[in-house]
Amino acid sequence: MANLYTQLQRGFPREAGRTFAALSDGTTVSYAQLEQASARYANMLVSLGVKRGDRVATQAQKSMDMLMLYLGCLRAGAIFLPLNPAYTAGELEYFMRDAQPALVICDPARAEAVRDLGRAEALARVETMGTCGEGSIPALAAASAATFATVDVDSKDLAAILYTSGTTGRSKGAMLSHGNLASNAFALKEYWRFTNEDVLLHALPIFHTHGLFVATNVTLASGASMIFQPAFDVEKVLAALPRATVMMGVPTFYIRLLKEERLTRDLVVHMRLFISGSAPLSPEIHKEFSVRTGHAILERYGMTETNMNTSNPYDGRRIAGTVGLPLPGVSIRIADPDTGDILPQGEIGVIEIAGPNVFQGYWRMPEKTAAEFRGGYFISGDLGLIDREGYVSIVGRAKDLIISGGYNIYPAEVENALDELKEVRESAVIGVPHPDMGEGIVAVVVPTRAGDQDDAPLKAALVHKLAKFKHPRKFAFVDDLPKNTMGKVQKNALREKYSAIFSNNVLIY
Ligand code: MCA
Ligand code: AMP
Repeated sequence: MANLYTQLQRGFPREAGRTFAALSDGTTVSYAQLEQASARYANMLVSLGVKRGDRVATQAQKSMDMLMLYLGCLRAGAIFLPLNPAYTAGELEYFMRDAQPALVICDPARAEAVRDLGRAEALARVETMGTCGEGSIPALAAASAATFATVDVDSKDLAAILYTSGTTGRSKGAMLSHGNLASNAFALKEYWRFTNEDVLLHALPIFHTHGLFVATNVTLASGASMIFQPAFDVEKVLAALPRATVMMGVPTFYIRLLKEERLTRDLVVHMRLFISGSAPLSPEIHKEFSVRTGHAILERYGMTETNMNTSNPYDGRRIAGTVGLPLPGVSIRIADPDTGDILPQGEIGVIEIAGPNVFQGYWRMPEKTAAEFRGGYFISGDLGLIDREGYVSIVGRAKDLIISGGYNIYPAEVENALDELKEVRESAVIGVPHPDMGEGIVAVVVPTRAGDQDDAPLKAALVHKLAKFKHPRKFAFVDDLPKNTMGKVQKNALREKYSAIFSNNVLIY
């Protein structure tokens, strides 16, 4: 059986009463309850007319119901399509039009707006789901039968579509199959030595690969349990650490934990593993964490399109500043970004990836998909090298991308939004070092009216256009943007010029 749920189910503990998740309200969800709830969700989807291959889009806050919806989609053969709750109505409209979901599930507070959008876009159904069991979807699921025969699928059938932005500013839906997700879940379970004794501290969002697939699928594949927190809150994480054995996080989690004196060797002495990914973990933070706690954070590297590609070893040397070795079954090569020639070991080029983890292409974008593959390898857009021992290091990006607190922001999208404003003649958006988020967003703006320095109207206009995490935190007004002879903005010069804009100023938000 290729269905991801069926494959994960083989790892569920024999004693069905064992805990799958401990929730913030003090209640727990057992594996038996998970089996029943996911069946109820699958039945509910079928009763709403959702068929195999239909997209189920959800824009709601993190909750256990959301995880059950994900599992219900897997069991019913529907395609789970989670969206960041921070997206604005305009951003949502694009995803709806592109994905054409059969069912859209949103927070009760946004139901009205999404229904309006649904009518305009001739969407099928709009239903609601809150964080504490409220909304129409949990009610419909509760009234559905608690058994469901998980549908059989082909390993290439889609389990999920996750949108990822592009260098042109247009988002692309990465199509991930049951086979893609299963191969990665089991590879990581083995590589990181997960067992059903593990307790994962889960404070990541679940609309992205990291929190949804890496954290959740690995836990399920191992029959392990998780402490399921709604978001990263340093107090709550410190309080839960003594009950956990593993934590996964973006570098900002570790930066924030290190600010707390209560993070001591004693607090985490029982922990088995700390894992970091989604953005570069600085060697300084790696070292500081190791000195403070005695734990060498294990850094790994992945992408929405590929799941996880490399990982530092569990037993061997975890080398700070590297993302480790290719995972079993994953092939990595380094190519010349322009010619595509494969480069000799040790040289810097674009990282290319092949393996069972690599996605099925971009939703309804065959040309874009074809352009991002070379000889069966996916072109990551990350620049890196492989050292003599096989460790991969990421040294830069061939793509114009900012990663802030683990979220990707494509400057082109922000520049397009700014350039539409009457106050802006042109703009360049860059990422520069930020002490908390890794990179912070800076907009360098040439105003329409010479000498204008007012960022207020720009900030106000962006509120309706872009999710908050994409907003520039600093605006710089200039007469001209530095350009090369081809008229292309020299972003390196701008990054250099504004490199210290966030230093000594942590309280910028
Ligand atoms: C929140 N804000 C942000 C971010 N998060 N701004 C920039 N970058 C962010 N990452 C905004 C909010 O809208 C709010 O704006 C203000 O910042 C709140 O700040 P703060 O309270 O500090 O934020 P927070 O709520 O504590 O969140 C920071 C966070 C969170 C904990 C780092 O962003 C987070 O959980 N990031 C994880 C992202 C993740 O899972 N990435 C994995 C992608 P205002 O105050 O103006 O309203 S998957 C991936 O990348 C690949 C596959 C991989 O390898 O894993
Ligand atoms: P996303 O599009 O959200 O899947 O983000 C994928 C990108 O995150 C990759 O192409 C890398 O640029 C970056 N990334 C993920 N993990 C790491 C890491 N450990 N170190 C550096 N960059 C990373």
